Amino acid sequence: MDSVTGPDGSQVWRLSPGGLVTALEPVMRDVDGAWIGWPGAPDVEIDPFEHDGIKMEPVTLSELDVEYYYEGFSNDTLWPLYHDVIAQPTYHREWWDAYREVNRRFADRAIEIAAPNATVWVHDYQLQLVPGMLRDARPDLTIGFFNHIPFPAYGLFAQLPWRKQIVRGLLGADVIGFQRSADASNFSRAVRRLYGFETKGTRIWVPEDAAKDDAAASAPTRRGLSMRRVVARHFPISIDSAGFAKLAQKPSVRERADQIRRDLGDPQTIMLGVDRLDYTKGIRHRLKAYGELLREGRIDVESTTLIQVASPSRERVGTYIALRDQIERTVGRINGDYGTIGHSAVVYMHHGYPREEMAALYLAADIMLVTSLRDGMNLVAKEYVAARADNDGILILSEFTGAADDLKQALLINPHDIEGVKDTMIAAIDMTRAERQRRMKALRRRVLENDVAKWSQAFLEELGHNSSARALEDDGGAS
Ligand code: GDG
Repeated sequence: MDSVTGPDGSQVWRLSPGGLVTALEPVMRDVDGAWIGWPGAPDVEIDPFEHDGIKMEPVTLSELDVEYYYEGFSNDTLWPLYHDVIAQPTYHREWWDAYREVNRRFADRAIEIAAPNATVWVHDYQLQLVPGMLRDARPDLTIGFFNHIPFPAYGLFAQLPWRKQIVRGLLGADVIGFQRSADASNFSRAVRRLYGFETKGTRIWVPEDAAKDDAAASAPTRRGLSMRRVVARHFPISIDSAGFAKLAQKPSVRERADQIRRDLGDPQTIMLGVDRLDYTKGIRHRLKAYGELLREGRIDVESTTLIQVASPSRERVGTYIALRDQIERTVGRINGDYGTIGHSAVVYMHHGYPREEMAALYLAADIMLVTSLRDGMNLVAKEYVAARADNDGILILSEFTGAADDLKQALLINPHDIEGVKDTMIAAIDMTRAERQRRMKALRRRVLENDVAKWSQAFLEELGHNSSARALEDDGGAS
């Protein structure tokens, strides 16, 4: 959550922008549960409260926790490691200690407030030790975990000095969800390599005594030993598709989209990128391709405009500071080289926007650019599709997003292949209306069918089937 000042000067709460919040907000509204999270600023101590029908249980992080646990271990160790080391991960033992302590704090809060036999759903890479902590203290709980970002191949994951503890923490869950089946297989492989537990398809057999003691856990599994079954599989996340489509149809949003086009001088083609300012999103690659098209005269600023929204993110982490400088220099250079009095080549905005404005931008854009170098899913791609009730607009989508597994009618690109990206941009500009509509209709079917409600339902159903009480097996499972 972020604290903002309301119109009357009072302090009000707002959900922070980002993929996890977008996905979970509609789910939380439908259940009678509590959301344990941190208020988004250090040293804020507040009592539990209700926000828009959701019960919030704030956990306090100190200035040092934010530095070591959040900016450090979560966003400068795990984030780059899990995104295939696009940036170099940093390993610090103090950061790891803080990660363990903060995970303990979240676990303790859940242990305290969860009713007997309750279901606890733990989210994302910042809290991977929590499932194990819950399992030890509260074996009555049904425990789910969902990882919103990729899980790396073992060759990379093996770098992590605390790899065994992380895998152990996750194995405390009954169901471990990932975005893509490749992520789930990477995890199962890590389990085999680090612990030697038996795995078969999406199932993993964990010896019952393994949760407590590391030495016992590394012993080979044997038939006759009491086993707990853990499921590790993919559940591709989505958005509240119908809700987003409805938002984009509001007259005020449509008017705003027209206004955006007019303000830009009604160019023939508007391209759009919307991302947290993050090195995983491939913003530099997209700017490079766009700049080269201008240089080669294949596009010009009178007929084409690129809008890039880069929402501020992790602004105190060194790699993010460097990335912002690099992107802003590149934008400045492109505009300096090709802009005219009436036309900017790139309209760049480093702000967060209300959802209505995002929807208006999607409606105004002829071509949506999603060029991530690695991305768990990418909800922006799905939002663009949901917004386009007119069945128009073209999605250019990186193969390295989870979304590409499903959205096959997009124009798929390899963002490292700059010539390929440029050719795809031109193909999109030249695409006939009939072809655009054919593709967008197919994309919309996928996104409207597979929405966030279906995602959470699928996860929670699996969790119901595999809750520990039922999953205790003594036959050793796999052979
Ligand atoms: C992580 C994974 C995975 C962005 N700026 C503003 C704003 N947003 C909203 C977008 C979208 C969400 O944030 C971004 O979601 P993404 O999925 O694109 O990316 P991450 O934040 O990296 O999310 C990702 C996701 O978790 C879910 O599992 O898909 O792979 O990295 O909804 O619209 N929203 C508003 N103002 C902004 O300025 N209102």
